[in-house]
Amino acid sequence: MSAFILERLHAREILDSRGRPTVWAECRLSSGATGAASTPSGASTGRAEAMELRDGDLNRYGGLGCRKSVQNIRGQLHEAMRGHSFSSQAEFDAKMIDLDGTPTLSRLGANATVAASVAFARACAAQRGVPLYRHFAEIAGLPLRSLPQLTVNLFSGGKHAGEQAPLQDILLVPTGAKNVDEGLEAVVSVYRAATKLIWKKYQQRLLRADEGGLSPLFPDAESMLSDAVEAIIATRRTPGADMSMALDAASSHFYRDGNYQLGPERLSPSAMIDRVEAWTRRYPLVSVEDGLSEDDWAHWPMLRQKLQDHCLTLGDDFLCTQPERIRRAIAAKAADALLLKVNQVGTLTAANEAASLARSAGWKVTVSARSGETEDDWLADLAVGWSSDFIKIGSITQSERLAKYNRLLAIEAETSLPIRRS
Ligand code: 2PG
Ligand code: MG
Repeated sequence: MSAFILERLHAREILDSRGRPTVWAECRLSSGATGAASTPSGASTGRAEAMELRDGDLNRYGGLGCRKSVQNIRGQLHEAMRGHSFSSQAEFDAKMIDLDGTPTLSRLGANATVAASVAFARACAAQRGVPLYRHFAEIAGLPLRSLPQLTVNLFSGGKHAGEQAPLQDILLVPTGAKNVDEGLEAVVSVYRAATKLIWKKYQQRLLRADEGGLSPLFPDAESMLSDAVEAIIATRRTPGADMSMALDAASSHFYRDGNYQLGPERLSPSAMIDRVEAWTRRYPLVSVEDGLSEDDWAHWPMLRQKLQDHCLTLGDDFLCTQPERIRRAIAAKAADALLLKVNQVGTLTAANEAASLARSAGWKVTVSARSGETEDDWLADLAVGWSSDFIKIGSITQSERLAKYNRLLAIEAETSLPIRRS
């Protein structure tokens, strides 16, 4: 790759899809190429995530302002990087990590480093005259092989829906569709069927959660799964063949004193494992994310063992895209799939290390959005460039999600790459 000489880093505070501030950054290279990117933000966060720097000024956005992070990009990062010639993304990210000097990026803020890291990648792609997904593939040293399988939020609970149901995401996986275009059509039709079903069953109109998932007052956790199957059947599709499902239990958020508080039920870790396994046998689930808490290292290997012949054990809060947690989980056989979120680890380079560790252990990878997103669509390019098995963006009713689905459609039309089959 040629040299990328940095001329200017700029930033602004913008708002995310929940009306909270986040960071937008722009990078200009001396070639004249520019790239901009914005940082997403989670609500159901893992404790090992890189640190999102917030201003803490309670008179502005309740303390959630991002002016400090913005200033860190405009000031320190810009000053340190200006005029510097980089040969790779890894060099650029290493310089930011060096400058920060903390293990969690708490000085500059991971919300600053993510926007800067992706803006730099975009500027480099522009300088090279290649689409962003192709540039991402080259950063990872991978050929362009496939488009990710969609996992699309249908029902929401947990922290994304006022905790009115314990399970966080019930997702649709259009396993019978031959491409993204068909997959989206199938998902939208099940979503529509689910809105009718909810009206019939619970007399509740559309109540949408942070990512656009439907969130009526389900009577219990399992109804979220059985109602999804009913909605699939209502569209004359076959559950498990035409349309499969995925679950994000996000169970760290109902883990109390070593037990799982699933609605009114208090389950021990082994009872929780049995419950999750029963769901995977009863419903067409291709993966269960955070079936156990991020702290429950002792029981994750047991969960994986029970699921391994039919369903993926996917770690989100559990792994936080952190290479050392992934290494530990590989050694302990505690999972077999990684949920990858760049802002959990702060730079593209660290996220790439996480993805390649997962791949080298034979794991599957899901590239994921956050509950707080923007209209930026770089996630779609990342999932394609890094050949992720799945992509998790949220539901199909809000533009911060649709920007990414629509970008996938554009990439599909441009490349004719096949959809990934696991
Ligand atoms: C998750 C994500 C996306 P958040 O738990 O997988 O659904 O949620 O961004 O709030 O962490
Ligand atoms: Mg999750």
